[in-house]
Parts: sequence; C-alpha cells; structure tokens
Amino acid sequence: MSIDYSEKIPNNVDLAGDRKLQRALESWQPNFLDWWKTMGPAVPTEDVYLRTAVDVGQEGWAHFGHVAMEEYRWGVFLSERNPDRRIAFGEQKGEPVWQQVPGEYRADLQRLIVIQGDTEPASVEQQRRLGETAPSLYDLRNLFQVNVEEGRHLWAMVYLLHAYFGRNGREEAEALLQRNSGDLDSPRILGAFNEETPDWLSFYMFTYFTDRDGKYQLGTLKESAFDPLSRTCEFMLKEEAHHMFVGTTGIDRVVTRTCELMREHDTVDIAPHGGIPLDVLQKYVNFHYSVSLDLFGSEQSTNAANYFTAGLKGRWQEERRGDDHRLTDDSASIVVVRDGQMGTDEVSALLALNLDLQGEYVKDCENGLKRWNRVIEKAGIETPLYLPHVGFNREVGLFAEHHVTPAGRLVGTDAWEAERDRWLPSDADRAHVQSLMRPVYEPGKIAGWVAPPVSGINGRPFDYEYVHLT
Ligand code: BYC
Ligand code: FE
Ligand code: FE
Repeated sequence: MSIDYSEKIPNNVDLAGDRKLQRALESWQPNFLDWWKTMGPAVPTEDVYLRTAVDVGQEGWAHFGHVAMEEYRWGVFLSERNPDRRIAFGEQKGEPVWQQVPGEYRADLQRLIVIQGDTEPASVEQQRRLGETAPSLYDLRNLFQVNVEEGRHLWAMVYLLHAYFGRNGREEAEALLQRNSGDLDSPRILGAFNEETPDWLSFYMFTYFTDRDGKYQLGTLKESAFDPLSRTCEFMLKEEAHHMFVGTTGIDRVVTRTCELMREHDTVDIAPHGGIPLDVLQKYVNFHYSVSLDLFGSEQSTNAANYFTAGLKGRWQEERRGDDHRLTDDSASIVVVRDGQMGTDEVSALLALNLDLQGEYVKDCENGLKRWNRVIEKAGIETPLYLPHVGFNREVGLFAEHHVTPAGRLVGTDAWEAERDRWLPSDADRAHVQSLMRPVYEPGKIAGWVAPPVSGINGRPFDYEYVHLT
C-alpha cells in the first residue's frame, strides 16, 4: 500500500474512515508542530535531503529528496497486518493476537507506550542545538534525518494513545509535548533522556548506545500480543537502523581521525593538534554505555515478569528461542553483590527478563568495539577501546548502590571519587571536545577532529549539497 501525501496526516491506517480519530489527531497536530518549532532543530535551513517513508513493504519503502522543513510531513505507518498472527509467549501463547486493548492490561500497555513515546521527542530536544556545530553538511543532514524520524516515532505512539486509550490516552499524548528533556519541574521519564547531548561526539555515542536501547526495546514490543503496537514497532525498527548507522560510522570516523593524528604527530596527546585523544573516547564510551544500560530497568523485575506473562512485551527474537515461551519453570542466574563481593543468585527466568534483554544488547554493542578496534590495530596502536563492566557507573538496578570500576572491581566511595575523572569525561575533557565544535558548512569539507564518511547518502557523493542553509 503506497502512502497518500495529499492527506493532512499521511497514513496507512485508514484515518479517513474514522472521523473522530482523525479529528482528534488533527487537533494534536498543531501542538506537535509548535513543539517542533520551539524544541526541534535550531538551525534554520532552506531544505534538507531527507528520506520520507512512502510505503511499508519490503522493497523501496522510502523516497529521497530535498524538503523544506516547513513542508515536512509526519505520518502514521504500521507494518502490514498478518491475519494469522498468534501470541508467541506468556500465559496466552497460541491464542490470536488482540486488535483491541483488553481491559485488564489497559494500564500496563498505556504505560509502556507512554514511556516509549516519551523518549522520542526527548532525543530531539537533547539534539536541538547540534545543527549549529555540524562537522559537515553530510552530518547535518543525518542529524535532521534522525530528528524527523524520532518525531515520527512520537506520532506512532500518539496514534496508539488516541486510537486505543480514549480520553486518558489523549491526555497522555498532550503530556508527551509538555515534559521536556532536563526540565527541573517536568523532566522526561527515563534518566538517559535528561542528559545533555552537547557535542557531536556525544551525538555519535548517543546514536550508537542509546538508540540501540531503542532497537532492543522496540524488538520486544514488536512481539506484543497487542497487534497495533507490534505492527507500529516493526516499522519503526526499519527507520532505527539508520540511527545506529550514524552512531557506528560516526565513532568509526572519529577513531580513524584520532589514529591519523596520533601517527602524524607521534603522540597520544593529540588535543593540541585538534583531535580527540583515545582516552577521552574511552571515557565517552564508558559514560554513554553505562547510562544506556540503566534504560533496561532492574536486572530483577516483577514488572518485566508481568509484562511477559500477560503477553505485552516479549523477548528479543522471541520466536527463535528454543524454549516453551512461558518460562514458568525456568531459572536464570544473576550477579549480586553480597558482603562486598560479587556473586550469583538463581532466580526465576521471568524475573530476569530485563537482564536477558540487556545481555542481547551488550553482545550487539561489542560489535562496534570490534570494528573500531580494527581501525586502531591497523594504525599500529596498541590501546584498544573496550566496554566497561556492566556494573560501572550504574544508577538503576543491582549495582546502583555500589561503585564498580570499569574493570569490574568493587571499590569504596573515596576510591571512586578519586578515580572518577579517569573513567568518565571530566570537565576539561568536555571543554576540549566542545572547543572543537565549529560548523563546517561548505560542501565536501569536514572538521579536523573527524574523518569524512566512506560514502554518501543514497548513492550521492560526500560533497553533495545535502543541506541548503538560509
Ligand atoms: N530511569 O522493574 P523496573 C528509544 C523505573 S529508547 C527512570 O526496574 P521495568 C530511543 C520503572 O519505570 C527505548 N526510571 O523496570 C532511543 C519503575 O517505576 P515504577 C525506550 C526507571 O519496569 C534513542 C521502577 O523504576 N523504550 O526508543 O521492568 C532516541 C522499577 O522498574 C528507569 C522503552 O523503555 C530509568 N532508566 O523496566 C530515541 C520501552 N528504569 O513502576 C528513542 C518501554 C526503570 O516503580 N519501557 N525505572 O513507578 C519499558 O519496557 C520499561 O518501562 C523499562 C523499565 C524497560 C524502561
Ligand atoms: Fe525512535
Ligand atoms: Fe532512533
């Protein structure tokens, strides 16, 4: 089904066939546009080379072209419905999936959708000022691409709230525009989305580590027995791939440039030469990875057990798992801290589902490290990047009450405070990175702290005019 862009809200959910819903969403639309104007990308543009979804099928789902931001159209797109789809896990495994929200799960489903929805505009707010210091037009374009799609992900959740959760849902949709990242009075719901993304290194780290939490959470919601949620998330995952590409290749390009400068000047201290030292990159990895691990919730969670048993939220690639998909008799081992030592406990597998997802995420994160370390190794440099221990710098879950070093050793508060600036970006590190953030808006040019990409977007060259500034 191809999507009709002459409609006020482009969609493939037959909005025209439900006048009440259409009117409700059309009255939310101006509030969204106001929010985008005040909280969205700050840099004024004439147009940006963007991808827009035009279909939800396997092939050719997107169209590329220069679009003026005032004319950008956010729509509601769900993956195609599979009429035979059945619940894949939990108590009701094998039964047909739900097209409406069962009364007993209303509160929980709404909560999951609100939390998911809250992260999307939060990230746009966090990235609001980055356009003022983009290292190239190519990067600036990618920032806009990520931002418009996060805006569309907000639309996706707002559609569900309006279509399936009545008046309560409409109120939550309003509230999604009223909370703001970092706001003292009404912050975003999850911790990582109230942190700042003040520079482009942070942006690449965010799209690598934090958007990747999005990938895994959406993967579990795609398994949901509530079919409209499942179909929404399936399509969102398609867009998500590019966000992580921006992160993976972004960090790759910084590492590449860092190694070049280290060899050229024969020193690790490349800061005076306009580069980002490897140890600073490691600290940024430590920060963004640990903050993103918090997004998985507690390793041991009754919420997660209940969501799974009810069929609301499954596991990553649920259908490929070789067990009974109910897990009532299974156990899992979790790390605990007891008497100042790390040990393990056996708990019901249902209670350990956040940890299960976190484990999948960690494995995926390691791929980036392997990739970046190949660059480092090829340059003949012997200090690889690594992921810190999962207990490092945590504020949620089993490690929240403890101090754990990147190497995984439990230490006291004094030792932690004394070493903290060696493990996490210090004020001086952040100030140095900030000092490198100067916009480079000439086609084909790139800032000195990052290497150009290997190829452009949609077959265009790197020196293509991806963005026309005003
Ligand atoms: N910050 O049993 P617990 C994305 C709360 S990213 C603050 O440990 P649960 C994106 C929790 O709410 C994907 N509070 O955790 C990326 C609970 O509160 P109540 C976003 C937290 O519920 C980049 C209490 O602590 N999607 O899409 O099993 C750019 C105990 O909870 C945090 C989702 O997260 C925290 N980090 O799991 C753009 C999916 N963690 O009930 C977009 C939907 C926990 O005591 N959300 N708490 O008041 C969920 O599935 C779950 O809510 C969570 C938490 C995985 C977040
Ligand atoms: Fe998103
Ligand atoms: Fe994303």
